[in-house]
Amino acid sequence: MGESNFVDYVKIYTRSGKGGRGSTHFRREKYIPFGGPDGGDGGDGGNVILRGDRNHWTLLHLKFERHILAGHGQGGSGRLSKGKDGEDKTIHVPLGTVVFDGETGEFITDISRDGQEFMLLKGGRGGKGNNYFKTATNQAPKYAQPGEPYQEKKIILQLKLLADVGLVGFPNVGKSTLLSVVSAAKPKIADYPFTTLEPSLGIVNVRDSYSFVMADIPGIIEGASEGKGLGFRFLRHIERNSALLFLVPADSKDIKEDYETLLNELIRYNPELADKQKILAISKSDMLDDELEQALTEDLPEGVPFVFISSFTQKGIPALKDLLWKTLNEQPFHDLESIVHKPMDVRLEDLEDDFDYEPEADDDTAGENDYAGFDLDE
Ligand SMILES: Nc1nc2c(ncn2[C@@H]2O[C@H](COP(=O)(O)OP(=O)(O)OP(=O)(O)O)[C@@H](O)[C@H]2O)c(=O)[nH]1
Ligand SMILES: [Mg+2]
Repeated sequence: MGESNFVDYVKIYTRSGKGGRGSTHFRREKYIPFGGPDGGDGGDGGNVILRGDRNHWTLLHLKFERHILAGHGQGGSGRLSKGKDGEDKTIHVPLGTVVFDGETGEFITDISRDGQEFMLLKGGRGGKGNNYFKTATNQAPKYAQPGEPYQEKKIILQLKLLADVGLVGFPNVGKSTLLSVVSAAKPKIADYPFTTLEPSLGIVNVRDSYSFVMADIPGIIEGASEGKGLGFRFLRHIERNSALLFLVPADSKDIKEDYETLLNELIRYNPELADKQKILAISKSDMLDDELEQALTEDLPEGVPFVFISSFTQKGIPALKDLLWKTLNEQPFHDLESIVHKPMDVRLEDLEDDFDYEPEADDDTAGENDYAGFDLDE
C-alpha cells in the first residue's frame, strides 16, 4: 500500500500562531519631554482552517505535510503601530474527510461540502500595547500584554468516500466486474481473491437521466472487523454509503449464510451499519438455469430485496439499477449526511507514521508559550 496514490489516511501536527506582544513604548520627540505611552498592540496569530475542496479526491497532497504551522503575530511598536497578523494556514481536504484528534481518537468534524470551512485552531490574540492601559491615575503605564499563546493539535484525517452505493462481498465474487459493467470505471478484474486492493468509484447512469455513485471496495472476509484480510482498512468507506449492495455468487454453498456473515462483520465494525438500506444481488447467475434459480429463491435471507444478476450476460442488470435508484430515493436526503462516525481507536492505528514534533532550532516559539496575563516589560 506504501506506493499507492490512494491515500485515505494522514496524521498531521498543526499549530496556530502566537499573538504578538504589545509594545511598551513612549513618545520621544523633541520639545515633548514627557510624551505619553504610544505602544501599539501585537498582531494576532494565524488560524489553522480546514476547507472542503472538490478538486482533491484523496489525501495524497497531504501525505508529506507532517507539520502545518500558521504564522505568529508580530509585536506592536511605537507610534501606536500594530504588529502584523500571522498568516492563516488553510488545509484543503477532499469532500468526505473526517477529522479525528490524533491523541484521543475523538471525532472532531466532518467535511463534506465544497468550500465548507472549519476553524481547527484559533491563533492567539495579539497583546495590548501600553497605550491601552493609560488611565487617569496612571498616565504612563510601563507594561503591555504579551500575545496569547498558540494552540497545537495532532489530527488524523480520514477519507470516507462519498458514494451512494457500496459494494459488499467476499473476494472474487464479481464486484469489480459489476462496477465495470454498470459504469465507465475500469477496475482490475481477475480470477483470484484480493484483486482489488484499493477502493474505486464509478458513476452509474440510470435510464439516461439519473445517476448515482457506486464504490467498489476490496473483498471482505470473516474477521475483517478485527483486521483480517484487507477489509478493516476499507470498511470505513461504506460508513458513508446510503445503500449497501451485497454480492453473493450463484455458486455459493449457502447464499443466506454468506449474506449473514458479511452483515455481521459490518455490524461488528460499526453497529450503525445495520440501519443502512441493503440489497442482495446474486452474482454470476449465468451459471444457473431457471429451475435452479427458483430453488435458490426459496432459501434467501428474509426482508432484503434481491436480484439475480450476471455481469457477463447483463441479466438482471437494468432491474438492479432501477432497484438501487428506487432505494436511494426512498431515503430523505438529510439522512445521507447524518452518519455517525465511530471514534477512532488510535491504538489500532499504524504506529509507523507516528511522530513527535520537535520545534526546530530557529523556531522562536520553542519553550515560549507561557502566557501568564500581564507582564512587566522593559
Ligand atoms: N460466470 C461469471 N463470472 C463472473 C461474473 N462476473 C465476474 N466473474 C468472474 O469472477 C472473477 C472475479 O471477478 P472480480 O470482478 O475480479 O471479483 P471481485 O469481487 O472484484 O474480487 P476481489 O477484488 O478480489 O474482491 C473473474 O474471473 C470474473 O471474470 C459473471 O457475471 N459471471
Ligand atoms: Mg475486485
